[in-house]
Amino acid sequence: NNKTIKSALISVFSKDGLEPIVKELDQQGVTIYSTGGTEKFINDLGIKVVPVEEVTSYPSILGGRVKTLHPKVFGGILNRQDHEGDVTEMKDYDIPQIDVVIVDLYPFEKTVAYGASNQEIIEKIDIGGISLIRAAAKNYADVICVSSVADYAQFLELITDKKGNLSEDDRKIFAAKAFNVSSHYDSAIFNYFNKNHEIPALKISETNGKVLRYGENPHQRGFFYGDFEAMFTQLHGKELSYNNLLDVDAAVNLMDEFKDDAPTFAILKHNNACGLAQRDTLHQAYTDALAGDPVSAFGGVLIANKEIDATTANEIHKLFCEVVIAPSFSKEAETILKGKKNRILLVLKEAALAQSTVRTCLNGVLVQDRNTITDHKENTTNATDKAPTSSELDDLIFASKICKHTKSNTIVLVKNKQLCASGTGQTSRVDALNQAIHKAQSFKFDLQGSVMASDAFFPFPDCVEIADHAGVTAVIQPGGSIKDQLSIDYCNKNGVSMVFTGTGHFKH
Ligand code: 93A
Repeated sequence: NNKTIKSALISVFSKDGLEPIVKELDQQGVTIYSTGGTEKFINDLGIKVVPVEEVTSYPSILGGRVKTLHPKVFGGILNRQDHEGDVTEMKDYDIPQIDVVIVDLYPFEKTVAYGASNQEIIEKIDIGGISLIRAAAKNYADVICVSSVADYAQFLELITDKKGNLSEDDRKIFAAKAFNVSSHYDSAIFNYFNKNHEIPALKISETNGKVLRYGENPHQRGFFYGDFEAMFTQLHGKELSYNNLLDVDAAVNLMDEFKDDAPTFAILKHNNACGLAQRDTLHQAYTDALAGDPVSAFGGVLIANKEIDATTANEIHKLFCEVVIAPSFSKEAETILKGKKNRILLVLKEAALAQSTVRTCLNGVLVQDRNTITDHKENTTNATDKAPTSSELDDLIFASKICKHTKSNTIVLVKNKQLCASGTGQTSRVDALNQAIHKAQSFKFDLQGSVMASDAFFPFPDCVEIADHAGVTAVIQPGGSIKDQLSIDYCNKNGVSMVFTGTGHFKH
């Protein structure tokens, strides 16, 4: 469905970048229609242009508020060329066909941004231009709509290469861009009118979000947007709360690191692991995860990478916990765990995690790729003279995976595939380390021979020194500080091994 361009309507606020397009269109023998200022600009280039008033037989009125808003203009854009009735009416009312619409809207946002008066801002609400854009985009079957200066280059290349003979696909892409422009433009106007936020920008309860009992606290509303059932089958328990969902998200992301490994069990509180262990049996993994911090485990979220059996279920049943997640539960285990009315049991299906993360930021949102890099033995490099032993290296990778899913600043201490303790969400790395050591010692861990993981590099040698004194024998960290050498020197002098991963794992 290729169409050759024979006519174009150009109405642009900024005339920048227009000249080469007008020249090319003129060269291709295209009839150009235009509004006041744009028409003058084209005329001044010495190019033939038909004033839109000649089409409408109407002057621009109300100080320019109505200049293109006319059936002859919109008829020229909206008519369907393969529609018999439309073709007849075009002739009957002497409406000229318009194949291209080029518009650059009144700069509403810029006018608001420079602090103009309300009156000036209101005048910058483009009505005719936005209508031209929407009409042309709607009728992309016949019309191409250039709705932004940013698209001039692409349009020029297209008409030059194809000698004005564009395909429906070409036009559809420009139509999509046009609706992007028009929706953004109207949102900006909405935001201006709603500057006191009387109208909630996101009418969340009215859309397809799931209404939660409340948000993080009872005085906050809460909603979940997503397909929970695609990821989980809920076997038992009460409805998940906002905080449950956050913990479940943290748990699933964490266990994703260990999903193909030996039996692994994790206990999370406030989105951080407080216990995690990998053992030959799931029962032992659970017992050793719990030993990591039996105090924090109260009311926690539990996750296993293997089916939960009856023995493990009997142990879990002794603990008050909010949620238990596993790829499956044995029949017996399910019955045991259903023994508490509110306990939420979730079967995790093989469903993909979102590939981007989103959070609010100021008056907008921050979006980033999910942190998909997992540390492996193969991509560590020895930074110190001494290399870690093979079991230390296993523990280092294990610790680093936990670190990646713990709030920054964090230090994770691990020994024999068991989380001894972590420092979470501290404002200094030294605080995180001290918290981890203190916690581990309070639960009677012998840190001699333990390993340490850090989510970011060490700018000073203080952490390796404190860790060494606590019994840590191997360290894993991204490296990359200009002062790396200070930590390396300390380790070399004191027989500590250290590996670099080259990958930071901030999580804020
Ligand atoms: O005031 S308007 O909303 N009324 C209209 O009918 C109309 N038609 C085009 N503004 C209108 N336009 C806008 O005028 C275009 O979007 C463009 O920004 C501007 C171009 O005006 P001129 O060609 O006179 O410089």
